[in-house]
Amino acid sequence: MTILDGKKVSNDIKDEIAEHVKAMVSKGGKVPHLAAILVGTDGASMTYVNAKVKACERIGFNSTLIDLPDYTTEEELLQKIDQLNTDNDIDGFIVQLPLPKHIDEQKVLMAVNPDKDVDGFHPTNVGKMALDLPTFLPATPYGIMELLERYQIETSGKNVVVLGRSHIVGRPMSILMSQKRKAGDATVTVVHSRSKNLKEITLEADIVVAAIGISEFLTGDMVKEDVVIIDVGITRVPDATKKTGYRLAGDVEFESVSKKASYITPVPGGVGPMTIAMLLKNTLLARERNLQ
Ligand code: BQF
Repeated sequence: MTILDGKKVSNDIKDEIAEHVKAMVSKGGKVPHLAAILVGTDGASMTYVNAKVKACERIGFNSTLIDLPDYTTEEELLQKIDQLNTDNDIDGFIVQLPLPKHIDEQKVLMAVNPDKDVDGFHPTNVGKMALDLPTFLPATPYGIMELLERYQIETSGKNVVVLGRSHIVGRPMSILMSQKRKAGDATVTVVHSRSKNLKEITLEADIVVAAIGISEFLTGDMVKEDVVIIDVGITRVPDATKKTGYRLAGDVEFESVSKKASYITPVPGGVGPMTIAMLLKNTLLARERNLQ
């Protein structure tokens, strides 16, 4: 069993980007600039957005964090997005999810200029992705593809089962894995909370991408020998022995599943760090495409 070390691979990618930025700047190019909008004080959202700002600093990107209060109206947020859309100094930006409940996520994501949409959530970019046109790939699926590639895991003709159909992970993952690309070319099955005979399906999988959002959902009896496991889950589970009062749990019961797996991502330190690295990669791409 090999642990897919997302922490290490993400650091390799960040080093590569940092080198690239140095070369760009020495040729008189501009430093990539990522902005992030955070609305409210959701603990997880604050952690994620801070990790992104810190990663920017580490690799020599400029970053701007726009911190808006909980009571920000949808209209105020849309105004802020419009400012960033037209600010030539900002190459790309994200609106950190989840948003407070009084704000319509769909409306917000559609307001982002697709050329600056480094999360790849705008319908225009989702459409481009589905049609295999150049675009910003959503960071988590992009990170998983990159992890599979760098470990040279064969995906062509394999049975991939994606657990979950979210717009951010499950759905784009299923699209990318079925496409004819380096990691891809697979036979993909998407299962979700309404699927029947789930275990029958997962037992046929050569690769499982678990993104269902239920901690330790996938257990050892549900997978075959030598399966490749990608665990996207990160649920905060109360744990009194931790300083923070919680531990992070994946969607996979690591103890039982790792006994059968040929490769498996840990939580933390698997898919999560890859997500951050690919956001930076998208920001670099946005800079290179920005003619301002
Ligand atoms: C790690 C996210 C659900 C909803 C909105 C490193 C991250 C997580 C874990 C991280 C995530 C998850 C992010 C680890 C960004 C991934 O060491 O295992 C980094 O910061 N993520 C997000 O921005 O929004 C989310 C999950």
